[in-house]
Amino acid sequence: MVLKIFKNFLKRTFSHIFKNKKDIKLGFYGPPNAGKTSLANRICKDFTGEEIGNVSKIPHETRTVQFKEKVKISYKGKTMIFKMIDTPGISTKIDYEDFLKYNLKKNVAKIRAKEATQGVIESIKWLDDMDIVVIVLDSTENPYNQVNITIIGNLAARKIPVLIVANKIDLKKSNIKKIESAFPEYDTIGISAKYGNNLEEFYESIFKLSKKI
Ligand SMILES: Nc1nc2c(ncn2[C@@H]2O[C@H](COP(=O)(O)OP(=O)(O)OP(=O)(O)O)[C@@H](O)[C@H]2O)c(=O)[nH]1
Ligand SMILES: [Mg+2]
Repeated sequence: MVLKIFKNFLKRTFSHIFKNKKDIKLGFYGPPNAGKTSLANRICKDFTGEEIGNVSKIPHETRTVQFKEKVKISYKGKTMIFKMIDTPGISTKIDYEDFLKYNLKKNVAKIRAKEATQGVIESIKWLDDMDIVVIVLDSTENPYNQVNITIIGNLAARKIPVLIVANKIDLKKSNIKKIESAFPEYDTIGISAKYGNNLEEFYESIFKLSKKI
């Protein structure tokens, strides 16, 4: 009897503590095709065994916001629980004709373009909900563009802590320095989401960033 009361007490106390402990909402943002889903998948796979979504060489593969809850990331003996939010790639111009070169049929390309446009709106709508944001950029591409500057400006205005990931460092054309000099006020980590290079440094930065919330 006493044991039962004690057990119930423990259950109540701990569920109360647990409820108050909010998971950190971590958003992956960036232009299409940069590797947001690849990175989110790698993290989710490592810590939950499951992926978050599809990856494709065709831009705008992710066209709705997708989540993975209760992702417990452990790094150097510390553990933090995240809600991972993978967002559709943001772009200023979406033209169905751009998809035709990937051998999509005209009607499929038109639907993709329409969904991709809605996806951009959804991504921006979700910005306010984020605790921290990882901006994923393709480090083989020129970082000085309207999309990157707009995303970063929006996050700065909302005072949301940001980490920039220079992805695809496995490719010869990769240039991390160019990203660093484009956005010198932010930490930039070079990684390869595809091959898992430098993820330790990435986790370290995420833990550091989470302290700024
Ligand atoms: N070489 C190389 N390719 C990568 C890397 N990360 C992702 N890719 C490739 O880049 C393409 C786009 O990857 P995704 O993860 O779908 O990119 P995304 O940012 O989620 O794209 P959207 O959903 O369209 O916004 C795929 O062909 C991936 O295999 C990387 O680190 N190195
Ligand atoms: Mg994606």
